[in-house]
Amino acid sequence: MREDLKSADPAAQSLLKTAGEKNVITSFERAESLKPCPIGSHGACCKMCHMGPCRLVGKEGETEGVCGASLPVVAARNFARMVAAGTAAHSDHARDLANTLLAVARGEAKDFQIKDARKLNRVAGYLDINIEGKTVNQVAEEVALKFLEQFGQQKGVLAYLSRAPKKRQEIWRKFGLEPRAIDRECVEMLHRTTMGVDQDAENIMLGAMRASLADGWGGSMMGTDISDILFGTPKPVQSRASLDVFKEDEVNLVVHGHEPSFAEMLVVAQEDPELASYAKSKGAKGVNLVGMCCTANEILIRHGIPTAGGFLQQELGIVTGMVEAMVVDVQCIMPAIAEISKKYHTKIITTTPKGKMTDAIHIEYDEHHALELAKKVIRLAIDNFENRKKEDVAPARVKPEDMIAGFSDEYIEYMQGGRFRGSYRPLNDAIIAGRIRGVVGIAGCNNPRICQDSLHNFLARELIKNDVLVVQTGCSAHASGKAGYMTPENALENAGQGLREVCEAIGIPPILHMGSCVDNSRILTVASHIAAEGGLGDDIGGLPAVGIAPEWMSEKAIAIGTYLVASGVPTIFGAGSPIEASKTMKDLMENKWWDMVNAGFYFEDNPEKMLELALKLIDAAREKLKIRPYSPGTFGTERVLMDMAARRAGTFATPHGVDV
Ligand code: MSK
Repeated sequence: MREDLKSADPAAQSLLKTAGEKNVITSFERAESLKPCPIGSHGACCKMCHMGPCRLVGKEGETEGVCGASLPVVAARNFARMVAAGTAAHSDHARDLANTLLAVARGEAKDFQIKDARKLNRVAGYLDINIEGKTVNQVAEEVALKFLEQFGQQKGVLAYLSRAPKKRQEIWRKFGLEPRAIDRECVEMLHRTTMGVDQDAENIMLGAMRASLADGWGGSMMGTDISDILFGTPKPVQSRASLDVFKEDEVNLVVHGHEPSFAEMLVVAQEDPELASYAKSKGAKGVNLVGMCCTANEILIRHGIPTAGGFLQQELGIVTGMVEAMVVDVQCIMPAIAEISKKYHTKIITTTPKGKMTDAIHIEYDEHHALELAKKVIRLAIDNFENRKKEDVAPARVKPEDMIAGFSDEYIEYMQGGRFRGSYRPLNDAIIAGRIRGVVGIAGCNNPRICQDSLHNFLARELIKNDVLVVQTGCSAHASGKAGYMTPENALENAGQGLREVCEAIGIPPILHMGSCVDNSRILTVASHIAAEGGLGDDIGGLPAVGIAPEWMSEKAIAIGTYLVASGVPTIFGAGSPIEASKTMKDLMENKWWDMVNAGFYFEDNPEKMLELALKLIDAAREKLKIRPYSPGTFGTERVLMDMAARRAGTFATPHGVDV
């Protein structure tokens, strides 16, 4: 297949060509030769016990497993297990961060400090922790312990549910969707979907929604908050995105995976003058730290470290022949990189006992000795510089695009009025007036079965043209960054008139980079603020807002999609439906869920139809809210809180909640 059919990213196309010339097989080619099983991919394969696997190939109602399990039950069990796995992944990430916060609070992890005490205090407030007369570390210790309790508590419900609008909380209570404890929801989902327990598809999916909420309003939200407390709440930073961010005359060190702690320490260690001179002694001009996947997003939104891209770029990074070391931790790391690295000089370094790889070097990360370990890893990369082979060096030679990233919910509030008058009023007013038609969160992965970035890019472009404000996370954000969409200039050139005027007035791009996969929780927070601000109903459900994951592949994406829907945000997924085999499941998720949670979950592969559906859902929500019907170029009036000059002066300054 031609490179331009495999990826929309010119740098990726260039490196795919290089890989082809060098006989390096990547996931792009494996996806071509290894077709997905049509039964499993549609949710109709049951392998919950050893009487099967049972392939339910007939029509619904006419086919069943050896035990008698129906198609809806099989599809629901498969789906629910994906939700549980996704929730477990995000939440285990948060557990590690909570332990780091505890160690920092107790003075046991001396290389870290609390960077955002204001946010710590706000979080303490959400958790009902009294901060009066307590030191920062005492508050941090109580917060960390309360967070750790959320995993295994035997009574009550998750503390963060109280951050949702009251109406949403009532819906969750009414349908038994309030997660009790994170671990408990994951364990129960596995239990209920094992052979011979829950035999009712609708009931299984209620459990799946509850487990997903333990992700969105539990693990992911905690992960985001702890990262902000320890490493700083993001505010806009300028950076670059491309597979061409590697430097020919420097040691290139890639940090890939998800958890931000070790990456933060690598950022600190990279600035060590001793290591800089060590690099020089080995013939390199310095050390070039580059991010990949969601770790990239974490250090991009806080430090402006350039990103080499998302999930599908990891093999291609190595193909440049310029990566001295790739440090990985958890999630979205392809086993293939260890094999490809053998053809090059690249060292793959695993850092967690949870994620080892055959043929990789293992240097175990420990927050108690974080800086020392970071220096060790950088030294190893520097030592490997002399092994780089000239004949392997193949830069993509595609100029990296500039981008602005780092739109935390705190910053979004700040940018609408400054530190003392920050609010969501201007955004709500712009939506009510029809200047902004609605808000779409584009999230999720790349999938080599789809031309990389093509759907992310198409939707981002078309949505802003239709005056829809786009917020992005994860690999979707990488796609827009690489395409050059995340600059204020993009608003001038490509956004509809209404959105353009709002972006110009505030000085923001029409596409906002909100962070990594766990930072989809920031979208929930923004939606809660919009609902609380007034004028657009009193719940997340019913807002003119939609979630889309057009190129998803991970179980985590399924957990995210489900918690968005359970929180009231209608959500559309591309890349094939994992419940395709069951009409009952499709009807449940697209229709019946509306009656319960005021949102539906759709699977739609056609990008034009995805766009059409998103706009239809937004317009229907506008109509229900009885706000001005969207009509491009004709707007009502809205309140402006800051003039242009004040906003310009304020842009990129201190966001509310950040101590600098
Ligand atoms: S990294 S979960 S491929 S978005 Fe968070 Fe990207 Fe999907 Fe992994």
